[in-house]
Amino acid sequence: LASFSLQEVLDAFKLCLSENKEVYLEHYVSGWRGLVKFLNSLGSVFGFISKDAVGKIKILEGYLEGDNSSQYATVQLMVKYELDNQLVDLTKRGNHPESGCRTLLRLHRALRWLELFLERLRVSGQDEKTSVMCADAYDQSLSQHHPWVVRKAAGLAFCVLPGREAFFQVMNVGSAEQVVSVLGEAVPLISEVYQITETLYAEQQLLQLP
Ligand code: 1PX
Repeated sequence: LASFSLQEVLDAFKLCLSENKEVYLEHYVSGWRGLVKFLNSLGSVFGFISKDAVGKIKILEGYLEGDNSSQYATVQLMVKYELDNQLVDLTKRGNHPESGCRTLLRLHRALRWLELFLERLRVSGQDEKTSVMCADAYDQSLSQHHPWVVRKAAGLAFCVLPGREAFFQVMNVGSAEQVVSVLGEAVPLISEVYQITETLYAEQQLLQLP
């Protein structure tokens, strides 16, 4: 089993953006695959989160490998293709519960959590608790889209996160200074990918897909 490296995730998100700022689905998905590796290395308490993320990654991989793969090269193409061909449930769940658009939206919302969490980690002091940073980031973002039971379960999982030092070690990029420096590179990148997707989804009124 290959171990996690933050650098690898960073590289995937770097490759995500095309010259004219389109988001390559392949690299987006591969960034998530790397993050799931990290999550899995934290232990089975996070299994329910990892399982959901893997399920969504698999759906998108299915499109990337499917007959219409060229329509899924970028998020922009995917949105246009699925909307033009009525492949998205827009107001309530119906015939397309696994559309690329709604599936990506779930990961997109989680990416905002990641951006907030990594930024908190980056500026954190030695004695700060990862569980608190994680919970704060979650409360400011993803939690708004989750029902009470999921919020409760997430809150319990955060409590068993390793401390800042152990957490930095699992990131596998070297000393604390190096972690902070890689985070300084990663956060703006993740933020840009997030913003581009957010703007696209807002323009197409896709931010509330069921
Ligand atoms: C370098 C350090 C970075 C740490 C990386 C950690 C990667 C975390 C990956 C989290 C992926 C979460 C995807 C959640 C998608 C979602 O919102 N799904 C819900 C809705 O889906 P549906 O198909 O029903 O509309 C679904 O209900 C989710 C269920 C699982 C619980 C999700 C809790 C998310 C907490 C996010 C924080 C993860 C904490 C990791 C600690 C490092």
